[in-house]
Amino acid sequence: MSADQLAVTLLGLIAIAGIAWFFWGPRGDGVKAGLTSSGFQEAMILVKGGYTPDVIVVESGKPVRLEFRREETAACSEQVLFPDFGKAADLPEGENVAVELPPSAPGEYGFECGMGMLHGKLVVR
Ligand SMILES: [Cu+2]
Repeated sequence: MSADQLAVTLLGLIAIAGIAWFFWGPRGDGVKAGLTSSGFQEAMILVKGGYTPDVIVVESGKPVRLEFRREETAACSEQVLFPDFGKAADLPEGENVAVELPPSAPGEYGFECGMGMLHGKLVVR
């Protein structure tokens, strides 16, 4: 095998590894919420066939505001529930709906649609 052939082969293998990593590689640890001037940790969540992002990372001891925006008409996602906080919110299509949560101890707090089909979670560190 000449040096050129070897280089091409290596590049091919690297490209394949890159593609495999892109599709099957480890997912990130979620999206970290930003801190607003009012002291809330805030994140936007798009509701469309699921929650994007579906993992939101916040710090313990600070209140959280999650802003949901539903961009679909599927009835499935018209409500979002936070069982751990005893909270629920209706999500009219195309409107931003803020859900405020109290400062929480470190842990994972799930949220889901009214039927329990769509899932996301708030990770408090
Ligand atoms: Cu549902």
